[in-house]
Amino acid sequence: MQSEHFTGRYRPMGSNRNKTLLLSVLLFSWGCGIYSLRGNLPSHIKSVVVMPVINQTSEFQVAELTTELVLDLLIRENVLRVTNAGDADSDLRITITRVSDSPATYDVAETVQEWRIDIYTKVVWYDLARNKPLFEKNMSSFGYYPPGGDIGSDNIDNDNDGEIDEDDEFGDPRVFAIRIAITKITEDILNEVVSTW
Ligand SMILES: [Ca+2]
Ligand SMILES: [Ca+2]
Repeated sequence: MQSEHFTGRYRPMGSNRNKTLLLSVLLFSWGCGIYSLRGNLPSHIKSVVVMPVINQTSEFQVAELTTELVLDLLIRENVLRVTNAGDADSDLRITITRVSDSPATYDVAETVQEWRIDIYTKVVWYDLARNKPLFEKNMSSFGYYPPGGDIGSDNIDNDNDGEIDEDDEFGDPRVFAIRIAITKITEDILNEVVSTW
């Protein structure tokens, strides 16, 4: 990554913002190409409203993050017009049903080196005109994180983009892993939308 060249001048003011932008772009490009075709969407479904994500877990802010990431992706991909309730042909109902952490790898002293966080969701894409689900699915994904420390120097490819410890790996390791998992789920949702018909 050559991002230092682009962001260097503005670093004192915009470093975090640039990093966030870069992160979004990189997280997004990770899944690009999967859903480049629009599929054959039903002709009466042209728009979607994303309902407030329901959080059945005690995990803080996971619903807000899911809403943000799924809206970002839908708007960017523009498969369906994203609109407000009352104005939409369909809605997307996402429930976070479970978040769990488990040890993934140990070192020789049997200390946990890497944790895995799994996020489980139930997703319904609902046809508001015909009053029936277009699909209804349980979807889950996961991310890995080290127990503390700096994910920018842990020698782990935290976001699975083929680059280890680059500029796009920063912040709280567990929050980063949650973001990775949810990003993957939102891509799965979009894939499901375009392949439902
Ligand atoms: Ca990486
Ligand atoms: Ca890393």
